[in-house]
Amino acid sequence: MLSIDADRLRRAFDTYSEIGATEAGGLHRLTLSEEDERARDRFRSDLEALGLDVRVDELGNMFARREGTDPDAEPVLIGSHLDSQPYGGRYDGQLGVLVALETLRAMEDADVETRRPVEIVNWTNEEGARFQHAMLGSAAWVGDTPVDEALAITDRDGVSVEEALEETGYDGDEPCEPHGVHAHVELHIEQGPKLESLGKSVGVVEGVYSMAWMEATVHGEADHAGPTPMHQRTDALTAATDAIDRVEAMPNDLSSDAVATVGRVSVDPDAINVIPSRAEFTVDVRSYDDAVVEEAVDRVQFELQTACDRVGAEHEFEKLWHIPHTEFDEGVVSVLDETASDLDIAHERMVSGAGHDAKYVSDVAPAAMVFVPSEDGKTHNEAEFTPWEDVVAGTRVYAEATRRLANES
Ligand code: HGY
Ligand code: MN
Ligand code: MN
Repeated sequence: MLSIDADRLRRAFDTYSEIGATEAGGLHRLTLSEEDERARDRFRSDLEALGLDVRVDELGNMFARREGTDPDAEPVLIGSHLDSQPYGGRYDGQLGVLVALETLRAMEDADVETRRPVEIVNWTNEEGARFQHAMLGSAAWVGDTPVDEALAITDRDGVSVEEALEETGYDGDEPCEPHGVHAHVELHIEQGPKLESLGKSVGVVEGVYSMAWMEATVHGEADHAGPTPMHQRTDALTAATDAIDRVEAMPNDLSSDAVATVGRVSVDPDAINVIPSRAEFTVDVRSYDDAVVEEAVDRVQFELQTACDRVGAEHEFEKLWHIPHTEFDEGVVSVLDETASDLDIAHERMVSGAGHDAKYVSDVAPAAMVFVPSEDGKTHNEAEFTPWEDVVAGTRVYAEATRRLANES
């Protein structure tokens, strides 16, 4: 069994949590921001301190490989993402990268030889907060999103991914394309209430929901808030809020696991005494059932059309991103399950409503995930928290499973 150093992991977690720390105890570390650059620099120096060469690809994805005894064997890939949501939590993504780093450190400490190399990764723009869409670095790496398309995506200030990579110095020259991977495991916080409600420390993740992101723009008529009678208005915001109400009521009609979220709204001209001429909002719909998400996308368009017809407004609708559900590799899932049992750690098989880079990696290699609980299921929130004993339990499963996978024939 590979034993980990929980205190060293705690020190790493506290050190990295200072990079982009918010006053309320969270993280504000948007991808390819100055804070993300500092976290990447720290990650690079920690890997170099292990004697590893750090490689950066065209999308800024960072890799480093601990060699095994068989130079021809495909590696086991471990890791996650260092970027955070705006005013997000300290555990989402960062914990997975640091647990993978601790796994490498524990192997070095114990002078563990593995047949296969073990390779660590930090993916670019998992959160999709600054640049849409989410899991962009891993999506480009597996070829789902063309690299040049990914590089051209701009944030709301018009800065492209390519420019942000150059500004941070993480515009790497390694081609952003998959190299052979024997197996991939990502540790992540659950970001939901299930493990805590079951009183279990570890989730063995069998799959990821299907999800779709959309953007709706309603075009009304700007007019004076005073003299314009209510029946003579084409109020873009009235139509948008009508559609938003219907979208948020929609999941109940669709399935028990369907969810819909309007996370971003903007209004023009955004003046107190002007009838809104334009209203824009985003929709995120998810379910483990692909057909439910497909139906949800159609329903969003229907509700938008109905709401706009009611006020005589025009609208635009754009689907930004749509992925089917993912079923992880049963072989890797079983290694995680057996390892947790052998370590006598209470665990539960489950699926993920949150998207993760392991979803894309599973398109090209056998993959699965380890979850640790989120207190009150809270996440994408500065109050995000996981009890440290659960972090340690999850890390023990993750490190030992990585060792086992790295010795598979
Ligand atoms: O959107 C997601 O599920 C992830 O947090 N990027
Ligand atoms: Mn994440
Ligand atoms: Mn997240």
